[in-house]
Amino acid sequence: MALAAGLLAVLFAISATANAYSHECLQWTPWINADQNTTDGGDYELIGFNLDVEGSRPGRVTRELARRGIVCNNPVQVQCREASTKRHWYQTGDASRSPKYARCSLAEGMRCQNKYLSRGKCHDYEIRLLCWTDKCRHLKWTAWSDIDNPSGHCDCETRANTRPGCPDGRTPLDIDCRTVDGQHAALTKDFHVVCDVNEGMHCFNKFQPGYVKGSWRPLCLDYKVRHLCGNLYTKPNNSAEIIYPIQLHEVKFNLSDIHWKG
Ligand SMILES: [Ca+2]
Ligand SMILES: [Ca+2]
Repeated sequence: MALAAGLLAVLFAISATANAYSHECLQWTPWINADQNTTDGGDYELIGFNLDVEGSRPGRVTRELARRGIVCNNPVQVQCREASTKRHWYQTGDASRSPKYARCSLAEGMRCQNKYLSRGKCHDYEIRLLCWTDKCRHLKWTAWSDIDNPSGHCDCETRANTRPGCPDGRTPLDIDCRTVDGQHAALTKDFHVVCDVNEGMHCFNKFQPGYVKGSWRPLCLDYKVRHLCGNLYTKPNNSAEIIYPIQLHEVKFNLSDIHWKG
């Protein structure tokens, strides 16, 4: 159990020093500045899929990460800073009137809206995400799963279809959604695509341009998914116990609650 105890100590250190994350299964992305002008009403460094402000498309940071081949659809943490001076986002003054006008959040990334600022223009921000990675011996990607086809209402590679997401029945730490020929879901032309560790992936034909009610014509592309899960074959020393990965909801909301199943 010495190994498990050591890892636990590292994780407690993570919770204590928010700016000094280090864990072999976690990795920061490069700094991303996907929006350099404010002519669209502000500075939007957005993450996630199916966002209203992006016209029901993925966030521009999620798209830029996909262009770089980086999968991070369930970040553990985000950091935002002013691009030129590298000041923390909350030191620029944009958020001084109200956090809702300029904020950096794990839910949607960095959002700053010009219209609420007395100077009339947001600073230029950049963002990076802390992501789970398989560059460690505790986590690995499952095989690709393609259960559904878009010929009905949707291509629904959802948790209901693919459950359990992980072989041990636990919630995956991340999900990778691509078309069957390998294109990142964030980079297709489909609208209202969802790629989420809890929901899975879905794309509904009715939300696509050219949809005709009653038609069964598939308009969504055909997608496949894989999940980042605990490596069930990693064993501490000679013990028969199995190390399970850190659980998603515990990491996000209470690092001190992390437990290991033996
Ligand atoms: Ca920016
Ligand atoms: Ca499919």
